[in-house]
Formats: sequence, C-alpha cells, structure tokens
Amino acid sequence: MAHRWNNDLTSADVTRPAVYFNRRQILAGAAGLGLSSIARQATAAEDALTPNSWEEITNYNNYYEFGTGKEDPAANAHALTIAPWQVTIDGLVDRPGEYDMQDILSEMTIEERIYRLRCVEAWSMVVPWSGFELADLLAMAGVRPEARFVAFQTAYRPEEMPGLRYPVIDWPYVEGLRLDEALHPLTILATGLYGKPLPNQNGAPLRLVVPWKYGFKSIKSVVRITLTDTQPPTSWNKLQPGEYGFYSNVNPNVDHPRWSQASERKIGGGLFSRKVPTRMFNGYEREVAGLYEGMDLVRNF
Ligand SMILES: Nc1nc2c(c(=O)[nH]1)N[C@H]1C(S)=C(S)[C@@H](COP(=O)(O)O)O[C@H]1N2
Ligand SMILES: [Mo]
Repeated sequence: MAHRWNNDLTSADVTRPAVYFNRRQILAGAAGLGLSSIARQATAAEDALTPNSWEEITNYNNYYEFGTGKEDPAANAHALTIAPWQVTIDGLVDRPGEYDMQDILSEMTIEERIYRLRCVEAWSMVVPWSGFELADLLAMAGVRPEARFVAFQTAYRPEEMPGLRYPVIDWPYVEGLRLDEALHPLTILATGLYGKPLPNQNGAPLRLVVPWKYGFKSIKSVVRITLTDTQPPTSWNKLQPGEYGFYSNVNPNVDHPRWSQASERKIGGGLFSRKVPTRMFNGYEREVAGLYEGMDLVRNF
C-alpha cells in the first residue's frame, strides 16, 4: 500500500512538481502583497510539506566519502560503481549471505514515501523517496530472537571515493538502530528519488532513511547489515560522543554544542527560507514516540 506515511502529502505532490511550483509562486505573490500574517503563516506551512526540487536534493549533499563540501558529492560520486552490488546480511539471522541487489529488488515492493529530512546542521528538505521497508528485507533474512540491534556499513572504495584519503571519520561509515526502530514501518531503504533511480550522491544503490532521526543516521550506499545483541558503534558517536548520541532523534529541546536544534531552515526556499520551529521527532511524534516511552531523551540523546 503506497503513501501510508506521507503525513498529509499525496502522490500528486510527487508526480506533479509543476503544480506545486505554480502554487508557491502564487503564494509568494500573496505574501509580497502584504496580506495578513495568517495568510503568510499558511504559506510557510504549505512550504514545509512541499518536496524540494530534484536539483536541490541532488546538489546539496552530505556524503563525506566524496568530500566534505555540500557540492562535492554531486561532483565526485559518479565514480562509484553501483552495479553489480552485493549486500551482506549476517549476524543473528537465519539466512546469512551475500545478497545480490537485483535479487533483493525482485523480492521487495517499491513504494513512494515523501519524508522530511532534518540534518543536525539545522537545515532540512522534503524528499520524495522510493524504496521498501527495511523490515521486509530483514524478514527475508530471518531475524533470530536474540537480535536486539542492527548495524549498517557503507562501501569502502578508496579508488572510487576521494574523501577516504582524509581521516575525517574512521572509515568505513557505520551506523546502527535498535531492532524495534529498524522494524518500524517508517524506516525504509531507499532506491530512488522522484521515481527515478537514486543518484550516487544520495547513496545509490541502497541507502537507509530514518525520518525521525538526524540525517547522519540515514547511512548511504549500504554493503553490510548485521544483526547483533549489543549496541553497535556509530561513526559520529565514535568521533564526538559528547555531540552525537546513538539515538540522535530529532529533538528541538536538546541542542548540539554548535547548532541550536530549536529551529531549522529548509534549503532552496528563497523567500521561504526563513527559520521554522523544529518539530519533535521531525514531525513523526505520533508514529514513533511509543518507541521511547519511559526513556530519558536528554540522557539518551
Ligand atoms: N556513508 C555516508 N552516509 C551518510 C553521510 C556520509 O557522509 N556518508 N552523511 C549523512 C548526513 S550528515 C546526512 S544529512 C544525509 C544527507 O543525505 P542526502 O545527501 O541524500 O540529503 O546523509 C547521511 N548519510
Ligand atoms: Mo547531516
């Protein structure tokens, strides 16, 4: 079933960006004419749900394997060989192995999900992903009852990834989720954008998307998924444990030492790019708050 988690967005918002563009222009005109503040607030709310353009989503990236500049991934990631591609699924699973990307795709149902993406650097965008639920892939491998966490690893290809020359982080990039977070229906593996194959700079051919957590949890170009019974190490936490926790749920009440997390700026907005309040769990509180019942979200940041 498609569009279950679009949060007020419909497939029309994805498939007809031109309509949205016109609407934005009209609304921009209205704001410019000095209509009431209510009208202006309405335009801001509309904008918070409007998918960013293909150009914005594919030219402003964080993918440090291809450089730390926002435009480096778009310039360099074409060098990554994405076919053939294997994903090793191992650890506490019934059917461990090297799964071929083609075989994975033939087993999974691809659907569209329009999600907000919130980077810890206090910018955000709205992305029309296509992909499948991580839970479906894990079911294919058969999660054993002892499993409690899922560890993820990005490809390590020094000859294709110029950024690996710099010890910015301890390569390869690794991430992790608690098993219940991994099995949540909002958690997907994305294979596409705007109905097209995922560009390399966005993490082709397969990248995690966990929309209620800061963007760095959404690890790109995944080559290994390991089910474990202990909390796995994660790249940014290893580097700066005081700044980046394991959970990294979007939380306007817990500031990062360098960035207040109370508000954010949606990229590419022009007139609309003013700061808007950040929402708890990036707006997915209704869906995911139950995962953290009774947990101190300040200590477990
Ligand atoms: N392997 C890898 N995955 C990564 C990153 C990275 O540098 N390397 N950057 C993360 C960060 S900080 C963010 S905000 C998102 C950005 O995803 P996007 O470029 O598709 O918007 O990817 C995340 N996944
Ligand atoms: Mo990020």
